[in-house]
Amino acid sequence: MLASRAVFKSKLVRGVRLSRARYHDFAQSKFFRVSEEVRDAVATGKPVVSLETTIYTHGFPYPDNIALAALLESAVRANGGVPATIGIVGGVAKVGLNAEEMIELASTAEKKSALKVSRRDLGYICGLGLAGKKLHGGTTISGTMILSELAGIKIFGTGGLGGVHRGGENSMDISADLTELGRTPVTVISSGCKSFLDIPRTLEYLETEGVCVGTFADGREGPVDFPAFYTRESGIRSPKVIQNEAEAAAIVYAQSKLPLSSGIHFANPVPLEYSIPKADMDSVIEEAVRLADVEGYHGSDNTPFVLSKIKELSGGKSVVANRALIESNAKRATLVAVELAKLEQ
Ligand code: PSU
Ligand code: MN
Repeated sequence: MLASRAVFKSKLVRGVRLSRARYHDFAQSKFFRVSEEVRDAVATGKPVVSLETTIYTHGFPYPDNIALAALLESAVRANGGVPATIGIVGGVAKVGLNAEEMIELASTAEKKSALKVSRRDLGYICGLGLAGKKLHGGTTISGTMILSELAGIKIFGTGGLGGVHRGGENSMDISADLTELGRTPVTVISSGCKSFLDIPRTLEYLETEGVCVGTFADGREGPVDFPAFYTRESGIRSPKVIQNEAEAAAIVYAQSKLPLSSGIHFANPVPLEYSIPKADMDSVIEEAVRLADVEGYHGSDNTPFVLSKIKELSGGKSVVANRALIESNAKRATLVAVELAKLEQ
């Protein structure tokens, strides 16, 4: 009993030492900068919420993306949190972008000149910055999770999760978001994944990666569906159900006390009044996926292409739902961070 407790303790201590050393190395480097506000909020235990930037560089056009960024940051503040928008500006990974950096990054959407940065791209873009090529990058869920962890941020709100693509059993197109959730202890709150992805295989993959996946039920009894972004129903049952932010925060807190490094995904269904009937979206999505295949959009170009076709083919209807659900996720993430801060006091 005593021996096993000693082993348990030593593993935890080693884990903490390792992550501190890593944090120190990168934090001291030229590649990483955390804003003063975010650094102070993390150090004093305030609720902080990460926000990603691929949605601005590869999702929404300029200047709509700036308006969305401002909307999300104010949703976080209005609910008692500190926003930390994360992205790569001039080859430097930044946590807590200021207004000028936000405009600098978001304005690349016009020319599509920023990189889409997930785990594999971080060393590349920072290294080229050192070599004199000052590139900009929008961080995906995967990239944003890594930088969140380094900054000490545990909660991250966004629109939709990447997943296993349809036909992924052959193409092996599986978003790096899923493996990241398996290895980085950050909680991602999104509206599930779009049904252009293979939702059952996505959930299988997350299970293999050891990721806790729960959907907010808000008083609904019994099993609930894992949501499909624009639609609250996917026909696929959520592995776990959580009722509210207090339950979500308790799970995050308990998991942080276990010797695990995996993340958590909480799905927040699109607000009822914005949910688009599944049948309406299905035909649009089928066509978008078909066009991506015909026009040869594979790899990291696939998701942005399919998303832009969905927008076009739905006549902009999807954009209204998209904006509403992201705002609702930013709010939900903040309320979870507020509850978590109470537990950590
Ligand atoms: N799904 C959406 N909207 C998005 C994305 C996914 O509904 O904006 C973005 C996110 O940044 C996500 C990334 O992390 O795309 C996943 O890209 P890929 O499928 O190439 O891994
Ligand atoms: Mn992919």
